[in-house]
Amino acid sequence: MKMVFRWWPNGDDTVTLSQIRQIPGVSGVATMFADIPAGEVWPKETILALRDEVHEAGLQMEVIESVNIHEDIKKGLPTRDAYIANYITTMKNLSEAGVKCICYNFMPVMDWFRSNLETPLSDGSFAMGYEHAKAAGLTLPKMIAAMMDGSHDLTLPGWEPERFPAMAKDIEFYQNVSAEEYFKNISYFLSAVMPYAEEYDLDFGVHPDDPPWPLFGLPKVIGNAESIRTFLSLHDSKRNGLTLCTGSLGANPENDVPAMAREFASMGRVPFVHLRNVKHTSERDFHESAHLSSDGDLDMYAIVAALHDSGFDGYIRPDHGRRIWDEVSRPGYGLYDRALGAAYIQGLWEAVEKSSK
Ligand code: DNO
Repeated sequence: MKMVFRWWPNGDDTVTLSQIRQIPGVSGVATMFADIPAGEVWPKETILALRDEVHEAGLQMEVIESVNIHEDIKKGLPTRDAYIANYITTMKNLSEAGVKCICYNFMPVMDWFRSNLETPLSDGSFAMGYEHAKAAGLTLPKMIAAMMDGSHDLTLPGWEPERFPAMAKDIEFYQNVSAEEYFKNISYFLSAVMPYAEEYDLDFGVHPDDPPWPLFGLPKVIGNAESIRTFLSLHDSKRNGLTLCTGSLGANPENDVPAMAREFASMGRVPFVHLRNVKHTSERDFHESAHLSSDGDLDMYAIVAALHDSGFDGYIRPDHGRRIWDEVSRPGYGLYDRALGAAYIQGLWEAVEKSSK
């Protein structure tokens, strides 16, 4: 297991590489160029310069989160082939810089969604939250405002402003796209890209839908064990894997996250794990919590044990943290609570490992 920490380059983060270097056990970053629009090639020199910056800080850059997929690929438009060709060139460039794992998602139009970026918790901290009735009733401008308010002028992943002008039309486009059709578009992408994942020694981890149910009439197709099995079977190779995001999957109380960790990790199909916890206030309403099992609804010990016992040897990162100690940062991605999460996860891992000998 290698512990990594999400970080944005080019001054687009309140957290620094030297701070990350001081978190015990963290060996690298999961990073991306948020300013290169989806569909464009990531130039090799730009990647190498970032890799050198990360190495100079004493960290590795083996995980990229995310190389976003152009909407035309998700929509299955004829123009997709040119964007797929660019994607493959980016893969080559990343591989030549020593990258081993690419996290991406196939969520249409937008990435994750929360109706509230600052839910106050009883201990005085704040966490991101989701109220289903509120979310379902939002107009597009209100939806964007809900995500932008409190972003502290930092780019939110999957909510890069370049997406906003086309959002209304894109949402409309998908209203009649069935899950079956959408899977065909995913399959087309995987068939094109996976031979190169093999050639360039890259493991791919698709991120599940967050939250894992349909919203705004958009097809959401990767959200439970059955749909993940379908996804993995579209291209049956170890390169075609899952980013096991416990918080996204755990948002649906019907998902047995330790069982999913065990099933997919023992198939060798989990190159990357996002570990975080969620606390439900109703079946579909939740807020994020500290990483500890005692703070949320997920049994983090059982998840870590499932990964460990399945021979998991990929990357783990702590996921969204609460806002604590008055930190101002990108929502979910401050230093303090994620550092606590990283230490806690490693404590669990050490305990599981030593007790299994
Ligand atoms: C949200 C993140 C997602 C994730 C992408 C992966 O905080 O978990 O933005 O990085 O879905 O492509």
